[in-house]
Amino acid sequence: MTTIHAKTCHICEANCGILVEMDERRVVSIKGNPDHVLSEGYICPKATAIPDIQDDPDRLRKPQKKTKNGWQEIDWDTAFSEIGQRFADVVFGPKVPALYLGNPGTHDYSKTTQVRNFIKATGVEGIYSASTLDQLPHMITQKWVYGHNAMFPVADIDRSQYMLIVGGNPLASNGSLWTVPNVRNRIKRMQERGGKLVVVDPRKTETAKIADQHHFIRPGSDTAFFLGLLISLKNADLVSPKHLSGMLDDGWAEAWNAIEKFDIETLSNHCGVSIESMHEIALEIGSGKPAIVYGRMGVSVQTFGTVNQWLIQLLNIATGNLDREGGVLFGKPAIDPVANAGTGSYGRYSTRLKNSPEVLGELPTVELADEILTEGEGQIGALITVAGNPVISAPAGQQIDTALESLDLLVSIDMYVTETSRHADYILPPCGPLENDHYPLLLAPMAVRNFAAYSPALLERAEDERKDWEIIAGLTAAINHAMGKDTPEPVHPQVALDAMLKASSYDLSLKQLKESPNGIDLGPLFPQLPERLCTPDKKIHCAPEECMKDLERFATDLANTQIPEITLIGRRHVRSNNSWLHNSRRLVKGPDRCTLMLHPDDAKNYNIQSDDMVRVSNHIGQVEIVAEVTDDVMKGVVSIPHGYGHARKGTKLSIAAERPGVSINDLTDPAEKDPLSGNAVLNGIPVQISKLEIVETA
Ligand SMILES: Nc1nc2c(c(=O)[nH]1)N[C@H]1C(S)=C(S)[C@@H](COP(=O)(O)OP(=O)(O)OC[C@H]3O[C@@H](n4cnc5c(=O)[nH]c(N)nc54)[C@H](O)[C@@H]3O)O[C@H]1N2
Ligand SMILES: Nc1nc2c(c(=O)[nH]1)N[C@H]1C(S)=C(S)[C@@H](COP(=O)(O)OP(=O)(O)OC[C@H]3O[C@@H](n4cnc5c(=O)[nH]c(N)nc54)[C@H](O)[C@@H]3O)O[C@H]1N2
Ligand code: SF4
Ligand SMILES: [Mo]
Repeated sequence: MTTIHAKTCHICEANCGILVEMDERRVVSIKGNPDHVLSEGYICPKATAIPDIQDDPDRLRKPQKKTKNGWQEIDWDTAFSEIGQRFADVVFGPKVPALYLGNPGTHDYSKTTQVRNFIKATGVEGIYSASTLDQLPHMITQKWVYGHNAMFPVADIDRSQYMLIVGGNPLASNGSLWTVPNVRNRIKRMQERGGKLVVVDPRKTETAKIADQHHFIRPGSDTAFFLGLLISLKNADLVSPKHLSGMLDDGWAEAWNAIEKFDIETLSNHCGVSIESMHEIALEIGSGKPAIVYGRMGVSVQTFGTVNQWLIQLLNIATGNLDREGGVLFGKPAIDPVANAGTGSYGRYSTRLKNSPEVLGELPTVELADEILTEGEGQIGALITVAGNPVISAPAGQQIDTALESLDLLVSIDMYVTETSRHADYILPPCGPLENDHYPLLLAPMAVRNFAAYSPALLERAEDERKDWEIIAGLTAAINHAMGKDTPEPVHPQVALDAMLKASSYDLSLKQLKESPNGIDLGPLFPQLPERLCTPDKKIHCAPEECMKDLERFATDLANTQIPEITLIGRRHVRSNNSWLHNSRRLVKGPDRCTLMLHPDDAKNYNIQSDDMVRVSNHIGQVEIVAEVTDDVMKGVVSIPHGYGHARKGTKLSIAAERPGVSINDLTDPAEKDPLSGNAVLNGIPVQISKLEIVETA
């Protein structure tokens, strides 16, 4: 007899409702839940890999300690007390501890409920995390413009008539900082209503292929494009903030003064998008119909990432599409970070070596390796990584390898021996995904509709296994104990969740959510300004000082840019997720996905054909990779997907190791960053390419 259980897929931001058919502890099937309030029955192939993680023989079940004779399994109490003691030894010595928080943590509400006490126990000042490889430009812009880092403007695609996507590929990523399951159908429905999708991307992506228009853009040059759009709006006399007019501060005029100094022809030459195309897009977004400008990873992971996100706000404001149905709107989730959490800090302290400001409590991950390797007061001696794999995810992975190996103490909370955790002294593995419950605490605020959904664990964890939150709570207590401090009794995540739900303006409870396995729809997004603004004067701050200054840096850059012959960008695939889903046989089957895409003209110039081996190199490193010649990438641009490079010695990911691929981050440069947010630069990397002559040996 099998049973069917409703659950939420935890893998990406889309939060799809799934139906899991179980035979005792065995998963028989995973299907989309047609009754789920948000995902409408949609799932992607990754959901079907949940049992592969659950049952993966490579998944660690017990704490691991590194010894001279290899990994040794130890019990939890021993692990916690040894780590607590060794952590305290570092803190009482000349070096300092640090944390690295990876991406999957943002999908686990229960862990989030324990993190504050954990950070307090460790005493770390700044946190290194995946956010500074990804999304800090959004969050710091939101703080500066709207007064709160969590005020994410959400694209209201279900009621829109035009969407411009710049540097995002939701058909592969399923949406980012935008919880939008079933995005392909939502786009299709917009097109059926007569709406249009336009994509601006150096690659003709899966999303570009279903768009009404696609424009190539030179990697790293989007600031020029956004400025060009603003100028085109002005030239066409289409700047009309409408209902927003009374909410704009004096910065509005200041920003325009600065913008109008740019010459549209220079901007167009810089980014490669023609003046006519910019004009055409401006006419559409300024036409008065509900329209969205959305820019994601591709425009954030640039040296002008924060300026780009700021200019996107100005575009949505200038066309009256901010806080408008069918434009971009702020969510009103059941558990509201804007009401519950601080607005976010900036520059309270800075990094030791490069003096980079703390941004929302985070420090640039691009500086982590240097902070570990460079001697002197404040050198990092102990690191705890929580659900992260910086060796593969962060620039110059090979330097991070060296840095991690040199630490006095490395602890990794991870279920695998990964490229990162192989360097650890201790690996603390969480239980399997079906043993966790789920609530979209950090993601519901970015959803296309306001909703709440709770799903319980489907399986009991074994007696000798631990959930992530229990590991964090255990480490918190052990570190406090070793440092002679008391630990507050951890609040059970479900108790914390229930309290937050009860405090919400929707008057919900965990019990109610438990009785609603398909989730509860809390209605469409709706206009909330000016009430929701968190700026002290309740105005939209249109010209943040830092952004205005950085626009001057852009002007200098524009005058001096030398365009490299070949630049490298990344890509995502719907069957992969960052570095950690390559150990599922059913996901990795099919053609090799870790290829170097290059344009036919470049292939011809370098005498390269599809399936040739190519060396890609620069001053950071080199990789050897098989070529895939395609006019899907722009001339002068090559693409390698990120998340691969599983051939590093000592990892234990047996399926991933069969086709390890190479890591794009062996070529990205930690010296490059967005100085405002500290965010990494992950695309537009200058590289050289050459065909590898294979010498046959006897
Ligand atoms: N060049 C380039 N680099 C990139 C990107 C890019 O586009 N190009 N993308 C960037 C982005 S957007 C991000 S978010 C970062 C991601 O950076 P990271 O978060 O550092 O990397 P992930 O690959 O997501 O690693 C997640 C780790 O967590 C483990 N894990 C998975 N689930 C769980 C869990 O439930 N509990 C625990 N304890 N561990 C778990 C996995 O085994 C894996 O080792 O990478 C960035 N790096
Ligand atoms: N299947 C899958 N889904 C995922 C992930 C995954 O690894 N796999 N990762 C998750 C995570 S952590 C995140 S943050 C999101 C990311 O979600 P998205 O931002 O939608 O993801 P990407 O596919 O990286 O899209 C970035 C796009 O920017 C383009 N690009 C590169 N350089 C430039 C540039 O200079 N200018 C412009 N305009 N475009 C550029 C790339 O070609 C790419 O199409 O996806 C999430 N979902
Ligand atoms: S899009 Fe795929 S991975 Fe993301 S939540 Fe839905 S089923 Fe899971
Ligand atoms: Mo990300």
